[in-house]
Amino acid sequence: MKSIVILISGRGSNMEAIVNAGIPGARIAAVISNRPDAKGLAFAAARGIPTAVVDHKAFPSREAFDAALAETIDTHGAELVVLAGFMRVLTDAFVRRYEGRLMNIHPSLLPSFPGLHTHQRAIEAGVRAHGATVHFVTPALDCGPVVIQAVVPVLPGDDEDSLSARVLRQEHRIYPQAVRWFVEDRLTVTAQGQVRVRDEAVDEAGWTIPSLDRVPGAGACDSRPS
Ligand code: NHR
Ligand code: GAR
Repeated sequence: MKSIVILISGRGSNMEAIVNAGIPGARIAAVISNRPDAKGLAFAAARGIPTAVVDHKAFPSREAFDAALAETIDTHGAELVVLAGFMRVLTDAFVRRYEGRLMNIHPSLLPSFPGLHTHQRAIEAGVRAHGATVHFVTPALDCGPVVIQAVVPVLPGDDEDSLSARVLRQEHRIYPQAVRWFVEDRLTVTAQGQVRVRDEAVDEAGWTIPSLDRVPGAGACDSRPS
């Protein structure tokens, strides 16, 4: 079993998607919020997941907040730390402590639109494609190795609400997938900072082909050539 700690700041729908995915070999050890009023805390508590609040407003500096956050995370023995709508920039020291086991989902096709207000900025830029990116976190904001991305169209008449909703549906699909790969020990980061997914096949159009032994339902009706 791998223990996962999920950090949230608000609604927590990505956290919900990861919990609901029921990833084999994964145990959600805790959900931690920097905001006491985060809606996601109630969902976690209702599922019997330990919750904690480390309120950034109670600390004099980012360093002090991050130290308290790390202490709380380590109480739960996290092997993977997942940022799911977590809204505080983390210090270099914090990021280094969890290097290679700290993931974030960012609501844009990185390296486009790092930072905040990504959907509004995408609309204003007039881009036709937008999306979300799961990446390993490095000290440089929104610059870490990309694990998986999802693309959505930007449609005429889109506003921030319609576009963010379209992206969010994809976030709920790709974040559990990325966590699953991590838990299965299938992710490596090359010296060039590129993520490789072990046993992943990709066709000429760039679509991922699940490796045969992971096709859902293969079994009793398995029609693979023997
Ligand atoms: N920390 C590091 N070092 N590196 C990353 O890549 C990080 C990170 C912390 C959070 C998530 C990120 C996102 O996906 C993330 C990636 C918050 C801000 C921000 O400016 C920017 C990027 C992200 C998260 N936060 C303000 C701050 O002063 C507060 C904003 C608020 O509270 O609403 O920390 O977008
Ligand atoms: C998600 O769209 C996530 O990508 C984004 O905030 C939303 C959180 O929703 N993250 C950031 O903007 C990080 N700065 P959720 O709380 O329902 O998962």
